[in-house]
Amino acid sequence: MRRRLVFLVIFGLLALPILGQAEEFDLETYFPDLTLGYDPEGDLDTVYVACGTSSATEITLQIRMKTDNDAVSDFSHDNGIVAFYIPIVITTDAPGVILDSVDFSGSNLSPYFGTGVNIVSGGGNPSIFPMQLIVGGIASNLTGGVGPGDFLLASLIFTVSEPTTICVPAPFSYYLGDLLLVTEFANGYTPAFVSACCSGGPVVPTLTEWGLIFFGFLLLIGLVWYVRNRRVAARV
Ligand SMILES: [Ca+2]
Ligand SMILES: [Ca+2]
Repeated sequence: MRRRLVFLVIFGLLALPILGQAEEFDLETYFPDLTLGYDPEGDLDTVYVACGTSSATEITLQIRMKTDNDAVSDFSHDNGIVAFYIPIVITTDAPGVILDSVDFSGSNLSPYFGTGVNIVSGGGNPSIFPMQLIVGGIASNLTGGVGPGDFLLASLIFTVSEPTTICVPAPFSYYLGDLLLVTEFANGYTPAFVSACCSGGPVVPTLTEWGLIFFGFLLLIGLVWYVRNRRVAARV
């Protein structure tokens, strides 16, 4: 119990908007009986990336999990998910991108999940890409997992200053290995992963729009020239 509390405190600290702390998600400490194996129920579960809302200054990427494992919300053990460990690579095609914050408040996990995030690349710098980022979470009650369903785990919010596409092309291997989901039986397995790219940033006119703007400008010059000439002619 004490161990679990310490873990929650660590996650709580990591969940603060200060990104880039060096703590690691040591799931093996919290699951001493962790057994690496296969998804124990139904189809292989999936961790996937989806696009959230984007604006002229922000792009949001969602990290989501789809599982068909059944969880009973009582204190009996089943195949519900009690922890996730998601190390991902993030790339951008424009400069000036900053991982501004990671929002767990919109997640539809049980409120009893402790969640956190850790930038392991670039000394924790949130503006260096490609970025290696770990998103992690653990249930406070290890017999109260979630599933089946489609769960929003975290929203990654980036600030951008020009038209930008941000991609999460792949997971990366860290000290625990790859992506990992853990069930109430401390059964850890690697889910499928589906990547995505999301675009946003200020809107720049397209070539045809630039053409229209240029044409309008020409008309304006023509009009000014015409009016000036008429005035001159009137004076003479
Ligand atoms: Ca499954
Ligand atoms: Ca249960």
